[in-house]
Amino acid sequence: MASAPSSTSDTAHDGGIHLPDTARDLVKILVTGPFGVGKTTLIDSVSEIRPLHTEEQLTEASAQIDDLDGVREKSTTTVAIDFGRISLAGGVVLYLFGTPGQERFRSLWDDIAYGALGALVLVDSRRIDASFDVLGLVEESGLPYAVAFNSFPDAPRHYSGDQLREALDLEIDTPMMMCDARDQGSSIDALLSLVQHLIDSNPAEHR
Ligand SMILES: Nc1nc2c(ncn2[C@@H]2O[C@H](COP(=O)(O)OP(=O)(O)OP(=O)(O)O)[C@@H](O)[C@H]2O)c(=O)[nH]1
Ligand SMILES: [Mg+2]
Repeated sequence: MASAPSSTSDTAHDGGIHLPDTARDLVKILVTGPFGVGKTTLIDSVSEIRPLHTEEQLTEASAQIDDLDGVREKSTTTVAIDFGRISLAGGVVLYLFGTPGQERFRSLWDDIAYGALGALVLVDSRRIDASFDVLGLVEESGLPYAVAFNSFPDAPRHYSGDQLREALDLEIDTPMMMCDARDQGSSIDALLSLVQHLIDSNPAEHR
């Protein structure tokens, strides 16, 4: 079985926009999840190019729609996509597309998901039910995915892995891990778990 490439810290954050000469497999990946879960933060922390963001100020009107519980200090939200890139060892380059996972963004989601090989779904364990929309979208799309629980300081620590898996109704082979989206290493580890899952899901294509 092929194994996931490791990260290449030499290219990350070098400020360069050019693909390394070693780039061989260019892979589109979605980074998705509910409102305020850390999608933009994760892409910021790993991207080797200056990430593209489409942030807008949150307004009183949106407070009625997107629940600010747990992210009270948040002043902006991504209205379309985030975009970043990370080169991994072995010539694998991930193009990261951050996209909102709320059901009302379905048509945007379908467009952005086009051509993606997999999705990293960020979940906030303080607001598990906020992830149901995005898990529905990902399941419907048939994309292989991994789930990363973003580490907010007041996140409940008493849930076991089995309880979280059951609460989200995840298959036994869906990778699940803790992650701190602000931390480059932790975010890369979550992406590597997803890449390994993609390889395991399609072993013939990775020989
Ligand atoms: N403690 C902690 N805070 C985080 C983490 N990830 C993100 N945050 C904070 O959570 C808030 C929301 O993060 P964003 O990256 O904007 O979340 P998002 O998913 O892009 O949000 P939307 O685009 O509005 O849906 C920000 O204030 C981040 O600084 C984390 O791992 N730990
Ligand atoms: Mg965002």
